[in-house]
Amino acid sequence: MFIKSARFITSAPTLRETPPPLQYPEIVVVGRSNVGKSSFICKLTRTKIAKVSSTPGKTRLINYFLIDQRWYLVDLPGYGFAKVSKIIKERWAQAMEEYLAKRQGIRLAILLVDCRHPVKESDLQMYAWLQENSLPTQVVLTKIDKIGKNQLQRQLAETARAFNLAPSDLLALSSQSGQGFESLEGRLKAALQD
Ligand SMILES: Nc1nc2c(ncn2[C@@H]2O[C@H](COP(=O)(O)OP(=O)(O)O)[C@@H](O)[C@H]2O)c(=O)[nH]1
Ligand SMILES: [Mg+2]
Repeated sequence: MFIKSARFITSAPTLRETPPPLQYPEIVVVGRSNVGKSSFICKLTRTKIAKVSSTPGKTRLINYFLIDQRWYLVDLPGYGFAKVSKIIKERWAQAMEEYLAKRQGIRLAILLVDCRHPVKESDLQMYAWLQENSLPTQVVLTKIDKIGKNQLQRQLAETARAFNLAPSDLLALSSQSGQGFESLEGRLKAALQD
């Protein structure tokens, strides 16, 4: 078992209210609202530490979880939620862009995408910000319990193409069944050891 303890630290509404940087290395989780970020964090930590919400897009908080007293797992606010105003979206985009540009100690970004849907413009925007800031990024297909093997192969190929990656660069998992978490944990371990 990779993670032994997980503790909620704080929910920061803005970059200014985040915990001091460089105390612990960080792994950030990003993705559209409802993609399964909270479920992923719960499965990974084997806790219910991140609230799984069925009404997406409500929370705009940066959630910090301290893992094994050694590193932060950071749940960034989801994007792409249709029912918010343009102003809110722009404010969010600014905050995310600032976070990814200025926050020190980010070792890896996990970009979650729903395996049932084509990659969206907002996913590509997020990926572009990560690239611009030279942040190592792992693209991960989620909810793979919802599709069959053949469809998963197709989605891996399509998603890889959208991000200009090879299918073998991607990981795929289910936060329901736990499938795919071993590879993901290996990726986290490597990122934290670098
Ligand atoms: N079947 C299935 N459902 C999932 C999975 N991951 C998340 N969900 C569901 O998708 C919805 C949104 O999940 P949540 O973790 O709140 O997404 P977030 O908005 O990105 O934090 C919830 O109803 C979850 O139960 C998965 O791997 N498999
Ligand atoms: Mg969530």
